[in-house]
Amino acid sequence: MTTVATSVTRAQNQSAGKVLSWEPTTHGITGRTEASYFKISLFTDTTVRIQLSRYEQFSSNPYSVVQSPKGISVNVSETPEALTLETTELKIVLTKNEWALSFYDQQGNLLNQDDPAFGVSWLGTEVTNYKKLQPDEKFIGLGEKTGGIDRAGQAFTNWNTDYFAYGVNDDPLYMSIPFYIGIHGERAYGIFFDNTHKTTFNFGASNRRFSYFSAEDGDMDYYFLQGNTVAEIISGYTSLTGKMSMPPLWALGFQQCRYSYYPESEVFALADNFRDRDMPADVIYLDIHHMEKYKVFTFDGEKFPDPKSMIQTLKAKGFRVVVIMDPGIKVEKDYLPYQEGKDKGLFLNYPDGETYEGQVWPGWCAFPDFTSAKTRQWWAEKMAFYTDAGVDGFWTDMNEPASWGQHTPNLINFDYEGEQVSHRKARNVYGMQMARAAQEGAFKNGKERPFTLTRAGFSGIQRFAAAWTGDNVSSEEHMMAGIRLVNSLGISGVSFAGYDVGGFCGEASKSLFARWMSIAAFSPLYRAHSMINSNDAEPWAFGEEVEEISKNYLKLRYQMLPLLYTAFHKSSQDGLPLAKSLTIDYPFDENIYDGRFQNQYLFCDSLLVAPAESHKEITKAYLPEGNWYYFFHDQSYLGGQEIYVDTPINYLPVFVKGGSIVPLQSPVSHTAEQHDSILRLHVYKGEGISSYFHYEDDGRSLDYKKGGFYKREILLDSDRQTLRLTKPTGDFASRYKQLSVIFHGFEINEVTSAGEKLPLTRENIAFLHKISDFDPLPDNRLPYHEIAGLPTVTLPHHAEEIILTFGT
Ligand code: NBV
Repeated sequence: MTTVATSVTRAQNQSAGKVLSWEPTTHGITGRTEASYFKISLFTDTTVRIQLSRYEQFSSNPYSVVQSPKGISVNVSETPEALTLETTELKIVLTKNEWALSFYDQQGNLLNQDDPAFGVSWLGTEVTNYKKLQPDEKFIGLGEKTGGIDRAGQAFTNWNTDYFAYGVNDDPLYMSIPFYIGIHGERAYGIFFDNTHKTTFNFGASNRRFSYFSAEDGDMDYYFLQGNTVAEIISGYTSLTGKMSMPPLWALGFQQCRYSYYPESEVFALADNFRDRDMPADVIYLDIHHMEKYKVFTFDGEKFPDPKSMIQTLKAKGFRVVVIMDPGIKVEKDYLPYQEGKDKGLFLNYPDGETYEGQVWPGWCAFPDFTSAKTRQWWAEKMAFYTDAGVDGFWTDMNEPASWGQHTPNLINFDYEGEQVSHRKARNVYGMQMARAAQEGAFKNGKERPFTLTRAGFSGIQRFAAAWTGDNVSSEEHMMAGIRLVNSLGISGVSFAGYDVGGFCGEASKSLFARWMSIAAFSPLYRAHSMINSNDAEPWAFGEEVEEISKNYLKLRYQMLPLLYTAFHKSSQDGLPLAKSLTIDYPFDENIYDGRFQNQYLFCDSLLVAPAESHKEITKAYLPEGNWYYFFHDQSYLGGQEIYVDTPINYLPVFVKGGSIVPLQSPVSHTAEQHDSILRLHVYKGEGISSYFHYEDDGRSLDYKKGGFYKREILLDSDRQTLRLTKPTGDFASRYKQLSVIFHGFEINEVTSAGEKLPLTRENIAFLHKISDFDPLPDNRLPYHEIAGLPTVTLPHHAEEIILTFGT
């Protein structure tokens, strides 16, 4: 390979230097600077890829980007000082005297600019892009990163790390997503640094001149994303790296995990407890003790003598089973997966060909090379062992990859889709490729949608698995940190994410567990988990009061399934998260960055969750612009203000955005149980027209891709007082036979449909059940909330257009 860097000094910074030559390409331009080769390629009118390499052959990451450049027209013009590339949305100016880019929108607003002296630079193999800090610039995203929502003034490393009991400011954790959004002066832009080596993002830490992103090796290869809103930028990023596919409906239910449930009698008792106590749940996990000596693709015959019949019995009670899979394969002569892996050359090797061995749960292990298609296919086939037994979901753990000692030697070889690279380039994508193999294996018959959950990942992981935030701790600050981690993952394309409710390490107090169960009812993934040798941590293990509070929020979760399912569908289409940091819809409202409010988020677009620590009895919440209703008693508030809100242990502060349509159903004990067939549309008065898409499909197959769905738009005109349900599209028949419309915030004495007056009732609505009075009544519990006399009409949920007019 030729390099242009003849005068590379290893000790000091060397910038790309003068632009020496350039020529047009189909999607942009290519050329040379004094120290590099470069390419600028427009993928869309708003997304541009920038590549600089010291080698003539550019290196790239085959795993993350799934989009190719579209045939868009790019105008290139040249002056003695600069080259300018323009699309309908974006103007990119390249200074020729010293490689430096400036990005503008078509109104001429500066979005982002390289440091004029350093632009792209090298220090040995390390490559960095320095960006001028803009006045008051804020930085959000970067996936699973701790800290506050605005990352300005801090620096982060991307290097997938197994981090037991991490602290709430520690870095790096398990998953790396080198994508962030910069916000300044009412503008925003996104940058995805597509380099899988260890990378550093500095957002103005220890300097006030620039932000930068750098990689230990490889090319400068990044995508710049323009958008009129933060939401557009996230959608642009998920168009590049892919969107999650629809999960099975059961995965939206409550998931109970523990390290570990065994033997099978304990698993049965767990399932019976949920049903006997009338606490909804869908999933039971089998952690590492399900295996014989922690050997993947085995069941411990004593603990689980007949897994198939156990799983069948659980299924009959409405439970699905998810098993853990760790990558390490025990080095043991007569253990088939080890032998096969060895014989077929599927494991990671040292450069001299010897199998790399590291220690994990089973002892010394070999590690499948998931960056090879051959290995992934083999692994997926091996998973028939589980799927034949009826296992429905897969949980890929320890896939950073983790090993005792925590320092995988960097010389290990990885296939990397044939490129043959070292651990330095491959580590960060290893976990994602294991999740990919797991998804392939779970999807064995191509009929049932797979559910996979992963700890490690990289950009694009949302295509293969849901994510959870690893080994958190039972503490108030961890509960809050988990919310921010999930919200940040959501900004970074990973919509289906959650944290271990109750905390994995340590013991949750009663109030902490109750509050965590309440908050997580509003998390995309709702899963409780706890560590070996810790106290029982099921929702009934903390006494009667916590059990009742947990039951309330579990039931509410299941009532929200129509809202959730539609939100998952929307996210699978537009790539926007279900748990939406307020930075997405209100990026220029300074208040949302305030430390007191930074944990607030919008759930499924209409519910604003204002979480508070469990020991607080009152807290401050910030309501952004618009009008809002307290979910549990309908008190209405104008937005743009801070309010005090009671945070008793039985009520989590949740506010409904004015103009929202919140569809609920009757509570069920698991997602496959039949509800009462009534779709309850809670309609909240806002301003002007608001729109909602109700979505249904069979919740399990891929038929929705071929028209097997039911989708109808619901338009609320709060001023004219009409509600219009358009004619549904798709071939699926709705599961709801009747429609109840419950009006919040409207003065209503009459509702008509097609000129006919509908019978109007006044309902008392409660979203939570009354919990028993314990003696003595704890101070931090509020009396029961019921919203009295809400105007309600009930009508057939037929498939023609429905228009309701309501008023006095
Ligand atoms: O498999 C055991 C645990 C698991 O329960 C946890 O969720 C993972 O994050 N696993 C880590 C291995 C070791 C934990 C100490």
